[in-house]
Amino acid sequence: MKFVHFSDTHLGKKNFKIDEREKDFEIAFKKVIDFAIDKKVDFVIHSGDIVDTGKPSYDSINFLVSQLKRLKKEDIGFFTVPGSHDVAPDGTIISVLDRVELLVNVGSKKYYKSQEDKVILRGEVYKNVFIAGMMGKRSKIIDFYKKLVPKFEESKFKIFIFHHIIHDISEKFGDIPKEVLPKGFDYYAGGHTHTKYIAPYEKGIIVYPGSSEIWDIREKEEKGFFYYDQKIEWIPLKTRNFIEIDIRISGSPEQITDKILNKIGNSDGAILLIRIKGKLTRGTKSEINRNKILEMAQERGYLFANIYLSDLTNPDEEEIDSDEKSLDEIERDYLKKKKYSGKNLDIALEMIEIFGKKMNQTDLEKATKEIIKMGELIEDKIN
Ligand SMILES: [Mn+2]
Repeated sequence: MKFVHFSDTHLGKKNFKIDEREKDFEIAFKKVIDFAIDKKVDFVIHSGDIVDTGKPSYDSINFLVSQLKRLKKEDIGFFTVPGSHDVAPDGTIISVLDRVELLVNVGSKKYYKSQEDKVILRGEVYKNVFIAGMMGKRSKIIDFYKKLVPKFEESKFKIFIFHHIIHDISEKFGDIPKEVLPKGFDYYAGGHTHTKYIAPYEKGIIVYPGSSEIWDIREKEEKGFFYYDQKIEWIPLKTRNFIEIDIRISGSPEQITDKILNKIGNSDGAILLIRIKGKLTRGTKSEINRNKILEMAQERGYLFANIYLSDLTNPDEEEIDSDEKSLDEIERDYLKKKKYSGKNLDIALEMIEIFGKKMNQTDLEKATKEIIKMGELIEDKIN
């Protein structure tokens, strides 16, 4: 028995609004499907977040359907559960694709049956493998896990697919203690965290492949997926290169522009992120010649360049001692000061990313609250 396990492919994600970045996510997805077909695996497991939004574009849907059809033609099953990103208020593309039999959503409501204070968990037997999963529920999740009683069927291998982070990975952002995962499976196929993680559990193993592309510039680890054939093997995926340069300088807008231009080397398609720290001795930040810098970066072979000036102090301001803090840490510190913590902090950071830092504090708080409320309302509808 052979299978491929991947996760968090986020089709439709488009960092910096660059078309090529959307393609990068498709390329990563296709590489996994190519591999699965080449190795003639029995089936494919995806642990959720196939697409980046609950309402994916027709381009994303077309691409996804074409890849699932390739598997179908080779008689390779595709098993998944809806991830947090796959879901819209009125449903999920995952259940549509299940209906047309291009994949199997083992997180569908039909696999769960309440019985007194327990929930009987059923699954599918496919090529002598039992595959079950956890529905895309977000609230009271620990209690729900505790109630699960798997109804195993005759099979030589048992897989449980889920889209929650165990506390061992992150005490802060974790959803569940691993001890609530139903016992008796051989392979626990996890998703949601974008970082690779493996740990033994009971008689089986917990496996998170992480995301298949760099979804957020804070994700710096190698991307890839797992291939199971008697033993488990990590298959790396070559992803878009991100190059980050920190420049500490004090000077005029012209001096800063020149300094940046001097720092731009050659590249074959990387994304360049330049962070400027220091003090502007005269003029304004807008006088730094962004266009010239971006043109130069493109001439030198970069796909895209972005310049961050929030650590650059204006001539009339006190210089802030930002140490060597990353942008992420600065945002995080700021939000913590505003009493964000745990999941809300995470959501707020994601929203800052999404809304391009244009949202003010009140709107951000309002939107965060709305999102949390919406999450609780919609989760009954998604399975
Ligand atoms: Mn994800």
